Amino acid sequence: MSDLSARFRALWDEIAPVGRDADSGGYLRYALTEPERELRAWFRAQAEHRAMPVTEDGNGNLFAHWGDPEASDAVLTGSHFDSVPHGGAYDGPLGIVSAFLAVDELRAAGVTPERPLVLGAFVEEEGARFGVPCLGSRLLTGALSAERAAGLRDAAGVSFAEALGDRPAGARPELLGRFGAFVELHVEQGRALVDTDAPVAVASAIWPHGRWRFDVVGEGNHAGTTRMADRRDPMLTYAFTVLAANKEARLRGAHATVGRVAVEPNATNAIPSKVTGWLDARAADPQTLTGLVDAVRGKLAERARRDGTTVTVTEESVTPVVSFDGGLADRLAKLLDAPVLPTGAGHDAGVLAAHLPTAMLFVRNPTGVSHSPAEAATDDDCAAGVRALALVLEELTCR
Ligand code: HGY
Ligand code: MN
Ligand code: MN
Ligand code: MN
Repeated sequence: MSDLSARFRALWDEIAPVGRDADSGGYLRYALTEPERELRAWFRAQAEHRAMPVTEDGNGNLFAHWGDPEASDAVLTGSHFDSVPHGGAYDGPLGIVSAFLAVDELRAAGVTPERPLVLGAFVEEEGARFGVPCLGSRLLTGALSAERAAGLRDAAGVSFAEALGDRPAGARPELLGRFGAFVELHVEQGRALVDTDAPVAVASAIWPHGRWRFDVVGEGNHAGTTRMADRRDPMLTYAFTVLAANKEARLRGAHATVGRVAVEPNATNAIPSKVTGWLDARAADPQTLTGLVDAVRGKLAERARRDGTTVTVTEESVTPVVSFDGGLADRLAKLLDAPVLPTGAGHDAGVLAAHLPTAMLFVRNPTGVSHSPAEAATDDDCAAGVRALALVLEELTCR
């Protein structure tokens, strides 16, 4: 084990217990809840330890500065602390822990950046609490309005504004304008690097993707006394939709998932009155994504007619295709001698890429599993990620 692997492990262990569910081994680190606030406090302490002043953008995003916080042309790096329900340890926090260690590497090597270096922690990247992924970066860039974000509510009815303690500030063009580049290091979320010699890759693109909620309303009734012919059962419409989404995605080489469902009244011996499902759909290009979602909507409407149910489809969020700065990706791939790959996962880097030169580094994941406790990365690969990030930051900040 290298010295850097050991230092990675030591810093990693400081946050490893925070928000960990003992039964699943996964993490419950929802934005602005107790565990995530603990990680935010840890971020402040780490920044203070490195004499990096911390600023907030009024949207819940945190920034730690090596250099003048008001100076322009800064290089931003970082990721998010929040998790999906019972998510893995690495998705998000790896990018923040690696950023602090990269600063340590640069300082130990006597590197003095000519451009300011900023470490960021974005709020609600997963959308697991308030429903909209990349909420913090969307607010900062103005991709989502402060009004809409303020009113988003979690499952307990708490609004984002209440959780934040204030109305979100919304777009901050003057802050955004100070960033000249963004690099997000992230655990790889598929099997692309398994069985290769490469511990680190550079991202080329993010598939366009989105979330659609479908509310199917039928008639709640007694399971024992209602004749089969008399039922208006929204569960049937829901179940058919899940199968149709899977089939339509496979036909197109796209991805469709229904990973969340809410049933009313949720009783074993009652025909449901309402079933709500959430479709997560992703494809390599926007036409395929639109075709997939239109096909699922069509099948859902047709099936609802047969079942005597009514259905409303609400688009909760859509992220257009992201092509990362090709010149920057090529430059970093050469610098690191790393492969270049696309991903189907969303990231704050995807939102920021519309505004400034942006790149991503992926660290090999030996299980290829993510959004699950099985997500993994070895300490040595994480150390390789830190080294790669430090090289990239030196390349970008030292002209
Ligand atoms: O890709 C996602 O589900 C999220 O944006 N991380
Ligand atoms: Mn994720
Ligand atoms: Mn992530
Ligand atoms: Mn009864």
